Amino acid sequence: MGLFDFFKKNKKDVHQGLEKTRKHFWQRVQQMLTAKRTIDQEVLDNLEEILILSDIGIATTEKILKVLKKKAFQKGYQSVEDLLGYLREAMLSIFLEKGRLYDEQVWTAIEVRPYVILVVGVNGVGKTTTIGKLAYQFHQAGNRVLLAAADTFRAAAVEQLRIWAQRSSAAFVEKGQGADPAAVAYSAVEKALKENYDVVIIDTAGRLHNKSHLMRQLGKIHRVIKKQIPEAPHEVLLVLDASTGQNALRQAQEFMQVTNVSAIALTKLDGTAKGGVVLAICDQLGIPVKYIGIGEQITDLQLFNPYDFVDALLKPTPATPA
Ligand SMILES: Nc1nc2c(ncn2[C@@H]2O[C@H](COP(=O)(O)OP(=O)(O)OP(=O)(O)O)[C@@H](O)[C@H]2O)c(=O)[nH]1
Ligand SMILES: [Mg+2]
Repeated sequence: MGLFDFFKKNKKDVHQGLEKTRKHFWQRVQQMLTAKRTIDQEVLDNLEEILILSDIGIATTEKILKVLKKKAFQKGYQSVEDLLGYLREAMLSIFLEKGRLYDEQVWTAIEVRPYVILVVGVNGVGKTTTIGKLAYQFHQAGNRVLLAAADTFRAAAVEQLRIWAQRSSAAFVEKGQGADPAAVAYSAVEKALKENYDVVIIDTAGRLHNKSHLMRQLGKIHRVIKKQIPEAPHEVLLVLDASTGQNALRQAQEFMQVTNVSAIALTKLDGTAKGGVVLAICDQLGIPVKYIGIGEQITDLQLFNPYDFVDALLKPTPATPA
């Protein structure tokens, strides 16, 4: 059994989570389409503006428009549905261009145990909450989960993770505030090996003095984990807050300089109209958005699926033309 077998996506939740992004996007598309009935330069210019305003970013927007224009030129344009169909295909092409990065089969077929996930990201983006949600999903799938409180920088951080461990029925390793984060990570992996845990998730501090301090700390955590399991961490999960829009991209670039990020969890999609940033992240960084956070509850985490995302974004809200 794979580690993620219980992690079923729920399309309804994804649609609800993207409500704000869709609403803004749709209002603008609707305004544009009531005035226009053919694809001409004006429609393309308007669409470009709408995409950029949805935080898709300039470079990715240009790519999308290029694909869309090609399709419109090849197949012709009769109706609003045609335009949206081309837009859907153009958006999907951004995700699918990265091929297996978005292969759920690959993601969910992980068999390594213990599977070690190191969670990184700046303060307040939702690292600890995402860890709690993930632990819950793994536990529901029948895995024994261990959480490691390697955010020793902030007083309340250890307690916050302890509460999530209780909620998600995960075991917990801590050494208190001010302890060496690498020592916490070491103990957690040691315990996981000795006691046959399936998943270890390590929380880290988002608030550090500077980049070189962060680099040293993450480097040390990596080293002590590798001493016990050479291939670990199996996943370095960067948590980004969708409501920061294009800033999330810049944060990701900073983290990519200090550590080997392998996947992204994009949180707070429910509270923002900037959901289009998913496209920019995938296109510009080439790192998959693996999870999306769509609320504060323990069940509000989904495996990201590009098809559901694009459908949720392009599905008209009730007051708009179908
Ligand atoms: N609406 C919404 N809120 C979220 C989501 N994920 C996290 N949050 C909220 O964001 C706030 C910060 O979350 P934390 O998990 O504490 O963030 P953190 O990155 O661990 O923060 P530090 O430990 O201070 O670095 C909390 O109030 C969470 O409830 C989400 O997907 N949607
Ligand atoms: Mg935290």
